[in-house]
Formats: sequence, C-alpha cells, structure tokens
Amino acid sequence: MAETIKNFINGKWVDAKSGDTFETRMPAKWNEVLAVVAKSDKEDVDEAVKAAKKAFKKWKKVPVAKRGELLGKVGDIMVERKEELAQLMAKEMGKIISESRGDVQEGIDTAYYAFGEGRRFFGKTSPSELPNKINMTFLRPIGVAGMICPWNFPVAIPTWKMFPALLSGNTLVIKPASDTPLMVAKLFDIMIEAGIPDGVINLVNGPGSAVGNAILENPDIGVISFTGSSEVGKHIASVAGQSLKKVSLELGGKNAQIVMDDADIDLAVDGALFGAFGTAGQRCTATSRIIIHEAVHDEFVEKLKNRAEKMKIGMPWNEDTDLGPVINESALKKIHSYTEIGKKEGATLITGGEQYKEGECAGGWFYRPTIFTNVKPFSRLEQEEIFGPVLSIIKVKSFDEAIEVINDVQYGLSSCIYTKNINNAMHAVEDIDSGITYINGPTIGAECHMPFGGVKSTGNGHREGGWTVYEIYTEQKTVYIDYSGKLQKAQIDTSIEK
Ligand code: UN1
Repeated sequence: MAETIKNFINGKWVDAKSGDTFETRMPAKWNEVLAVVAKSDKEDVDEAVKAAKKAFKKWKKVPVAKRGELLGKVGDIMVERKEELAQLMAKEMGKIISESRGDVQEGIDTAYYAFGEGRRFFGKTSPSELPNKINMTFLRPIGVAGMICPWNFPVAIPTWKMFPALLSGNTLVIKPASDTPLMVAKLFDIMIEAGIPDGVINLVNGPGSAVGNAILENPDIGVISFTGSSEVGKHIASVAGQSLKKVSLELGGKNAQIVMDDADIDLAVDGALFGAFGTAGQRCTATSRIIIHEAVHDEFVEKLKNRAEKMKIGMPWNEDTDLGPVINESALKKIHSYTEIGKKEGATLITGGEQYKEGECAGGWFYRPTIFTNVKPFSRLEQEEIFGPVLSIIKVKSFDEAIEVINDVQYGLSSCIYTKNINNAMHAVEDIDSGITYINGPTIGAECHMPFGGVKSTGNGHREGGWTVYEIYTEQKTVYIDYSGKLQKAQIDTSIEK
C-alpha cells in the first residue's frame, strides 16, 4: 500500500491547494509505487511562509537552551526509530542498508550537536577603544528560512539545514527532493512528536520549478539553503539576489584521490572502492577521479578492478548487498552517457560501463561499477560531475603533476591523498583547492561537527556542519555599552589622559 504524503503547514497535514498529487517509486523496483505526494505550487508555499513568519515572533523568544532541548528530544526519537527510517530509506532512495543507517546516524549526530550548541550560543566581548565602555556581540535569528533539499542524503542533509536553523531561532519552510519526500515527512512526524510548536516547521512538497521558485521569490524568506547542482545553484543565487536574501549553496564536485608511489596500495584500493562506489557514487563527495603515480598504477588498477567486479549488486535492503541502484531512469541515462563520452574520448573502459539487469535487478536502475583508465586531463570524463558509479584513472609522473591535475577542474569539494610521506601529505593540505582534504582516507565520510563545503563552483563560501553552519542562520548584533556618564566620541576623543 502506497503511503500518502501531505504538506505540513501551520501545524496541520494538508493537501496541496490544487488537490494535485505525484507518485514516487522505488529505484530498486520501479514498478512499485511507494508514495502519493501532494504536488504543491506557489499558493501553498506562500501560505507556509505566512505561518512561519507568524510563528517566528514566538519561537525567537524561546530561550536557545530550550530550543536545544527540543532538538535533543528529536535526536532521542530518531535513535528509537533509526532502523525503521533506514529500512524506508533503502526503499525510497535505494541506498544500501548499512549506508542508510549511516545517513540516519548523521541526522542524529546533527540533532545532538544542536542540543549542545543551545548551551554555548556565544557572542564575543571586546574592550572599547574608549574608557568606561564595553563592546559585545549577540547572535540573532534571521526569520523564515527556506530550504531546498537533494535526494542523496534524504535524512542527513535536511537535518543539516533544519536543526541549526531552528536552534538559532528561525522558523522554516522546506522542500524535499521530489524523489525522497517520505523521509522528510517522517522527520516531521518526529519533530512534531518532540513538541516543536505549530507554524515553526513547514513542509511543502512539489517540483522545483513551482515550489522551489516560490521559495526563492517570497519576500518574507530571509535565508535560503540549497544543496544540488552548480547550474541550479547559479539560478538560485541570481533570483534570491534580487531580494538580497542570504544564500548558502552546496553544489557539485569532481573529487579526486591521489595515490603516491609510497602509498599503502591495499588501503588506497579500499578507499577508492568506498569513495567511488559507496552510495553508487551519488554523493557530492564521491571519488570520481584517481590520480595515481605511474610507479604503482598497474598494481593499483589490477587490484581495484578485481575488487570492483566482486561487488554484489542487489536489493539495497539486503545486508550483503554492496551496490544498490541509482535514483531513477534519467540518472541512469546520464551516467551511461558518460560511458559513451569516455569511449569516444579515447579512455579505456576496463570494467562495467553498462546497466546491470540480472535477476530481480532488471526491475530497477542498477549500473555496474565502472572504471576507465588512460583518462586524459581536461577531457569531459575527467572534468564533469557524473553522480554515479564511474571512476576515471589518470596516471601522473610526480606529486607536483598530481596537484596540477587535481586542481584543474571547476569544482573543489573533497579530496584525499594516500601517501606515507608527511611532506607530501602536508603539501597536499596546503595546495589542493578544496574545502575538505583527507589524508589516507577516502573523499567521503565528513563528520557533522566539522565545517562542510567547497571552493570554486562548489559553493558560495558558506560551510554547513560544525559551528560554521550557525553563521548561515544568524545575524550579528553589535552592542556598545557606555558607562562613562558623558558623551564620548569614537575616533575623535583620541587623547590619552595624563
Ligand atoms: C553530500 O553528498 O552532499 O561526507 C553529503 C560524506 C557524507 C555527506 C555527503 N557525510 O560523504
């Protein structure tokens, strides 16, 4: 039986005003309809924003420690329901079950981090340049936050956006990805159960063209958070710029793993397999390129190919499955188009390169783990984000050449280097143009309490995660307190009393 997913506006589950709906299906079994979802448009968004704007007046007055306690409770309920959420995610998004559990865990971690922040929502104090005067800052919420979410982390990413926004005292309107509305609806059930007041959290389902754009254009939304492609990110920044909204963008990646001649090759192969084929390559942080020293190229490639070919492709909810489906047919077609592009560009396809249709996998969108060698820098295969289980291997002669190749792309999210040489490792930290660099670990696996984001076309300078996400959802208030009892003029009263 398909679930029905409504919108949640002003404390009530409601249909889209138009009464329209759309269906979601399982990536692993496309014949099965999983949910019938409210298909909303501008009218629904505007009503949600109205409710959020009204609720903001009260919510911002709830002490931040109390808001934190509510989010702690959200975390507790998520712990209780972790397995149920993970099983549902494997169905809805197709993520293999161990990684689905990890996705929910990342949401739990984010809730508990916000809980802690509720007791240390610090401003700064500073002495004044004048006597008998002190200066300080406070953090204030912005107002209504608009959130537009991707499907690849159906729990973690919505929590990265919602929990810090709520802790900071904002109310919100969120649009889940059209492929994964069920997980966000379940998160809403949990937040309602925890006692988040009516109007504070609002959920509007529907296509980006209608719901997303209505969020961008609504004048009462003060801050927008978006995770998705760089192309859509540019559109968002330009529309939201018209009303001077604050915008936080987490966009594309073309992440690479460098493997040096002194690396532990088995460890580097482990990292590449997890980084490239974990979540079927559908992470912003996925390893899309291996940049490898020629001295260890052949050994690495042989080991990687063997391991990739042994990966068990299957239903994502089975414990022994290594690789699940990709999200939908158009994703599969896009991924396959890069196999064709790679062949035309003269790269060597050593394994994969086709849809996997054996047994019950025939009913879903499965793609074999795909590896190309002899990939040339500046080819499309090497430059463009694919968002699937396709890995390009580029041979280099030196560390310096590896750094040049890794940086010669428009993106800069994650990166890693496998080496035993501390000097190489530290030069990589300094010289790779990316927001994240791992030493002797894969490009995926960011932890919720650390800043997350990238440079160049990967974003616009904000960082989700950690303490930095709170900068997105707050404004600074600077306060000067003069206890001299007389008019003191900054910049003018400069003499020192003798
Ligand atoms: C993403 O793909 O946008 O670092 C997020 C990781 C995960 C988060 C990825 N913790 O791979």
